[in-house]
Amino acid sequence: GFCGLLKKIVMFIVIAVAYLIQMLIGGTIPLREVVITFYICNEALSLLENAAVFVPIPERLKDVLLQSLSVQVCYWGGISPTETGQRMFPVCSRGRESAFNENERVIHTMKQFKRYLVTSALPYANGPVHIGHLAGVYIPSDIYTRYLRLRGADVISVCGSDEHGVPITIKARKEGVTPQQIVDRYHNMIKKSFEGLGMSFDIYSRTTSPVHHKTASDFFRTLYEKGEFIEQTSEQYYDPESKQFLADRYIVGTCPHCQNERAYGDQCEKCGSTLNPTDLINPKSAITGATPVLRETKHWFLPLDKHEAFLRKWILEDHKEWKSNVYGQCKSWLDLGLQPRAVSRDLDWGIPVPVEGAEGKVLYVWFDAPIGYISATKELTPDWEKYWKDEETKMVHFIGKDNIVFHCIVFPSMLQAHGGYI
Ligand code: B3M
Ligand code: ZN
Repeated sequence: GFCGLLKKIVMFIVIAVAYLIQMLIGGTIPLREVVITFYICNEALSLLENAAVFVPIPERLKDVLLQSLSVQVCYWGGISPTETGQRMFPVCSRGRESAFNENERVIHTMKQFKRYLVTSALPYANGPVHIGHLAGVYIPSDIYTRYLRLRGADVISVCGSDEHGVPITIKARKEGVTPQQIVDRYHNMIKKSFEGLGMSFDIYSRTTSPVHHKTASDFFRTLYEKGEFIEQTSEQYYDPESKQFLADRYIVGTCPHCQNERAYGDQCEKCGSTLNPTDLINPKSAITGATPVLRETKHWFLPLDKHEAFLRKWILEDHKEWKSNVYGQCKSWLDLGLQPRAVSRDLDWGIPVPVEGAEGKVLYVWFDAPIGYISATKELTPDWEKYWKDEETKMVHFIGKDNIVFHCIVFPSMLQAHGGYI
């Protein structure tokens, strides 16, 4: 009808103006100008909102403008609008949305959630953020959050530094400083970069915070006491000189495929082969150069296969709207069959495993990091449970492509196993 046509015309004008601004500012569509365009639209809209106080702007017109801005935001924010163009669905979202077929899709796309929780991937605190991080995750996330705020939605945006994991300990060893000194340096650098760029997170926290240590520790404990883990003893390389078990990255040796003498215990960077430490010829400890010995060690595993039926329905049926690369990667993981995944490591940096007999062991960084979103929300608001335990909340993850499986397969399985979250 006429309204539909009007909507299309207005949408075209807004996008045409945005492109024009693009062309005036720069040939290709560079990142900064994308943000400038968005904020111009943003400003225009807020002017409109203010003008509406004096000149009553028909709700229809305002809604049409908002919708056209939302398409614009979708486009620049890496959020793929649904075919109907009515609503956008970000890269990976979670809420208690019912499964829906095509007919219900329109109803579903019109479903209004009471509130939104936007998470942005926690950058590793072992180096500065760069333009790829910004273009891939943080600008789109900020665009989407600002858009929701403009629509008057109840939205919070959480982020923070991911401060555990082997790469940080390797960097600390190389520089002769402690891991805490490494993460303090880069946490402050990254936080300052985001502030300088005007990223409008409601909180930028860090996973060495006491709140996070307690939240992640309690989360593990809950799963442990519910019997959700498999305990497995396996053989692992041990450095007799530094008296510690060696993470895969701490073992170097000759690649059995291409004879590269600097292959790591998990991967050969010359031929790209995925390796197990015991595949290496003439393995050496990257810490002391000593020849490591195999010793028994116990770890805890999350049986992802136990959550396969839930994941198949929740992703493959209920979330067909996810971006195709996200949906496709999850489908291939599910079709390959899920395996139990280790959630602990022999390392002296990280969150200690909170059970008896786990001295010298910490939570695997990818187990504790996503829980960082929960900890940051706790630090932000006493109402944190509304954002994590209420079916009327839509959670939207903005992530890098190599984080898909952790956010769409592992973390949902952890939340399912826990039972107390959306
Ligand atoms: N620290 C970022 C990365 O893989 C990783 C994200 C954690 S989000 C819970 O580069
Ligand atoms: Zn190789």
